[in-house]
Amino acid sequence: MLLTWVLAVTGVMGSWAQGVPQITNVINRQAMSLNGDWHYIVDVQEEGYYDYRMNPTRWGFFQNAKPQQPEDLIEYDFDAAPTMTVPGDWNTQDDRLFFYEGTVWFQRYFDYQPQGDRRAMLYFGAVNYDCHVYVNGKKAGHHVGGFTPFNFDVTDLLHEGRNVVIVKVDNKRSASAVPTQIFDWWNYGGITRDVLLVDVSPTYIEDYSLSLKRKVESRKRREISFSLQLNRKEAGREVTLSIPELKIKQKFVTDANGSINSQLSTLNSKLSLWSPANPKLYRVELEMDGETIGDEIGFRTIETRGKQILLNGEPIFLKGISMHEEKPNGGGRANSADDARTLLTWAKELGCNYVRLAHYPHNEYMVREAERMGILVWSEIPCYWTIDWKNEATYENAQQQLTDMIRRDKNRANVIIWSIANETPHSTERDLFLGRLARYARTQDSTRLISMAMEVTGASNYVNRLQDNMHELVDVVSFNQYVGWYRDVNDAPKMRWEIPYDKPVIISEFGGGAKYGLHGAKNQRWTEEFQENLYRENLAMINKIQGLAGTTPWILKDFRSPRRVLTGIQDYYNRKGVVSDRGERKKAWYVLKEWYDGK
Ligand code: GCB
Repeated sequence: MLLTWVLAVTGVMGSWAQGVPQITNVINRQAMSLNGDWHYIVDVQEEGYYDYRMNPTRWGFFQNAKPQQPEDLIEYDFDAAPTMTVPGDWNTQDDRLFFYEGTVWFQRYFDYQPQGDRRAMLYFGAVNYDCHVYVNGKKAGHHVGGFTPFNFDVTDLLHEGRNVVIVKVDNKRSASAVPTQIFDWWNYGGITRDVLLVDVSPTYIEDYSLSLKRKVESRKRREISFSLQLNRKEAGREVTLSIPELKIKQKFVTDANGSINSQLSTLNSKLSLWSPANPKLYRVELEMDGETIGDEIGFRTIETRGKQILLNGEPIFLKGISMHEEKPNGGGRANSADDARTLLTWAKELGCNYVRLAHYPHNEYMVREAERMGILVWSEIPCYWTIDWKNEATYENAQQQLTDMIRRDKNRANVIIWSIANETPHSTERDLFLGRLARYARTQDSTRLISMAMEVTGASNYVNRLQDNMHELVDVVSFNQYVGWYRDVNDAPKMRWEIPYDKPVIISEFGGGAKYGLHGAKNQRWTEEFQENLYRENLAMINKIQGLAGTTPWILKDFRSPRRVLTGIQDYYNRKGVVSDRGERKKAWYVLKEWYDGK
């Protein structure tokens, strides 16, 4: 009762996402970084919610209160509290928090100088999972979802000089959340991605997209679709778009919705298409009122024909690997361009042209580095296993995460597949939920493929048959299978696969565990030889699948998971990596590499 009352008073019960729509390409805008050391207080019982005005013995943490008189009682002090690095997870920065799931409050100061009528947007790349943001003691907003960006217009909460921002972060798992209570990765809590104070004019370019049209109208020219949205419905605003290398410099004018929906045309012979072999990016500039936003954009098309995936009209085999967003050496949430480059270099050395970023949208550096390195991407929302399919709020949460994922990365040429789910047990409610999500995804982006990782859990007479009602709604049928590990050990050579759909097939997962450096017979679990043999037999089996368009074995690197408790072997790591958590290559690595090199 008391808790409900306190929550209501502090405005916590409001809608689950507020703020202004996500600002595209934040990385390249004028901004002040708020990364660095933040003070933190671990708040197991959510004491920080109390509001002094309602309960004069308690000062809620969001107020950053200080004693005014020597006798004043205030039982917290951020300035005396320890600090941790933001962005970063709390689990690997404080031993006491390794397994912690609950609330931690973060605080930092920053200086601000108002500049005329310019607006300040407080941007978070991601906070896991639920957060409330306060600026100078006032609520800026609330956000749910651990892997997507959001921003609040905080201009009216700021003043000249020193300001304070306080963020309450809660990573408790819940049955109605996305992901739900059970998942096979570490529930890293905290402000896990960049924090920025973005400086924009009162009317600013909120969002834009550029994409090559699939349809070739003439042999000489190609069309590029261009759309743009201002934050306000202002007509008659002039925007100049330039792509110097293509000699494009064109003026556009916004309509009554503050939008531009138009086309550009360029000489076919001039246009160098993006592909893994030629990750060509063009410098693009958008100028309005003397202010310029720069981006690097590649042009390509992606489509399917029967069982083939066509990149720029040509069939491509996706030589992939699945990855979690975990630091390359030792664990912890990955969050920098360096982390991304190291992990993706490992994938490249393995012979990959493609990665499955599992099981949630990874940070923007990961996607952009992959794009520069010529690596195609499958990007996914954490609709994982047993989602609360009947819950409308859960659906809305999933849809919001999908919207935000697409919005952030729609200008990345390397992203070719949006995945809406992973291994979801069949039911009518699940089909309704995912069907709605798939249709919605198409309204948000018609230039990419939709997929989801389905599952095949058993065979009859060594015949595995994929059957999933969702096949009609996806462009690519993908499924996970664990022949040789969770089932049918030794039977891979006898297995046959039937995928009765005329669509490209991707095996989104297969694999098994091995502890790096543990050797033995090929039938001995956890040895590198067992995993090596499993890869050999699985690859031979997979080779026979008709219409196979790609694979992403599970997984690049051993990753932390609370489900993996076998002492001496797992020690809270899922050991299915082809490299150890420190990047050491296991024997299976070489088997996979040889297979990819031969493709
Ligand atoms: C799966 C899941 C993945 C797990 C993996 C495993 O099917 O999609 O998240 O980590 O199996 O290792 O069991």
